[in-house]
Amino acid sequence: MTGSTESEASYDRRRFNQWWAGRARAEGVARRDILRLAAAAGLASTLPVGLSASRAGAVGEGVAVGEGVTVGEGVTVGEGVTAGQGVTAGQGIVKPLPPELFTLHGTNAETRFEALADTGFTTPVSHFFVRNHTRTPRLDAAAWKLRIWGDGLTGAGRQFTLADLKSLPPVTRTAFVECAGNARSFFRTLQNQPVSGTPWNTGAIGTARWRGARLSDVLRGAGLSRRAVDVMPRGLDDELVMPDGTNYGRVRRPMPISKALDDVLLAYEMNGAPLPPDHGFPVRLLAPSWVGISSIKWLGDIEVSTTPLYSPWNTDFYRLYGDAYPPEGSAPLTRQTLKSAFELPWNATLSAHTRHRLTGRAWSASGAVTRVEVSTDGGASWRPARLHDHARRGSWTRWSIPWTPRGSGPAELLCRATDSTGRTQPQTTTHNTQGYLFDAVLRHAVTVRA
Ligand SMILES: Nc1nc2c(c(=O)[nH]1)N[C@H]1C(S)=C(S)[C@@H](COP(=O)(O)O)O[C@H]1N2
Ligand SMILES: [Mo]
Repeated sequence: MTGSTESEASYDRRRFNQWWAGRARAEGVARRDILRLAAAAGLASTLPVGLSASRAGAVGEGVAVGEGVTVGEGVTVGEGVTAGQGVTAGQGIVKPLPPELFTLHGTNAETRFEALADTGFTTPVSHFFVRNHTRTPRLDAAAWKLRIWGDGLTGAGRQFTLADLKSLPPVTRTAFVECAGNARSFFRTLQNQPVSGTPWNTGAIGTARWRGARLSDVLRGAGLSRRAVDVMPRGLDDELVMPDGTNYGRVRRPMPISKALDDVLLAYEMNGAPLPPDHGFPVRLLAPSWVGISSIKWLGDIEVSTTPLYSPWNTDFYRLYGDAYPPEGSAPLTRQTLKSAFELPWNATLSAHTRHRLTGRAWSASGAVTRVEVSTDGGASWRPARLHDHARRGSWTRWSIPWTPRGSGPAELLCRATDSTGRTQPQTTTHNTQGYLFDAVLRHAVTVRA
């Protein structure tokens, strides 16, 4: 398996060209998105007169849910809505969400990063974050079928039962799933920049051992045409309906055939057991290294197309908007970025003149983490941490470093990772309005007690 070769920008341009030529369907894509995509592809000047580009307010990952999405029988769940106002945060999630392990944000549950200190390399289901646009559906594995369809197949398509998938050669892969908005809250707290969406700290990530069939085997088994360019996996969870009545339909996001045939799994096991309900039972996609939204849970069908596909999840959401980006946004997000964090509560108290073992994790979607450095003096000096795992791209490594604080009072701990591409976490992340891909060095506040 090799990495995809086509650059994201040229891919986007090619898809747009095909689409503009009238060969893609615009299902679920608003007219303003046509303008945005046109400009992204550098084709704005070729647009018919009268179509002036104006972008509606971007809706962020989690704003979608966080700002009040209708869930189920008319129950509105909002970030600002708390249990005290009649809605239970974390509702729609099946597994227990003890407060020592999770912070709740509307329909989502964030892992407390410090709780990972008690876990090994992989994240147990009991600790794994949940990002639900609506709520976890309860599906019957015996009745479940995956439908592969579309004009990118040579025949009429095919349905796979769970037993069919299990009869294909199984592949096991350890990989993280990380939300594109992970660490979003630091745009505000470290850079004083407004962003929309769920204000995650660093806990919208988990690493698991996934087992399943190769998407490429399934697509070929369904009769993949050489003319296919995009696949669009879609979940069986509820349609996403906004408070203003906009119905985005079921969660779905296209990916290029190059990624689909590269390393994507149809996972039916997580850490050696059947997928739990909240993580996509009976089958989810696992798109290693890519933004979490690519790993569609509760998979129901996959469209295979000879023309580019669009959904709100690659037009309105999961592109970068803001001053540094064209008005129409960046190309659709693909890979996650490079980050590191301490497994320590925020504002933890540590006693002075005691040798502490600081621990954390570092991860990269582009290469293996090769170095983690720690500063305990606010960034003036750095020491190398010890890496405890054989880090690979799309996975993480645990690290540790001893620290004996001398003074007392507030202190800031910094950690900074470097990966095998040579990239080191920057001091700041370029702002984008939806707060995706924050990768700057964090400043972890602690108090040293004399
Ligand atoms: N069907 C479906 N798939 C989905 C989602 C969803 O709401 N519905 N959320 C996506 C997002 S934004 C992320 S970050 C990951 C989270 O996976 P997890 O809940 O297993 O941690 O699932 C993705 N797949
Ligand atoms: Mo996400």
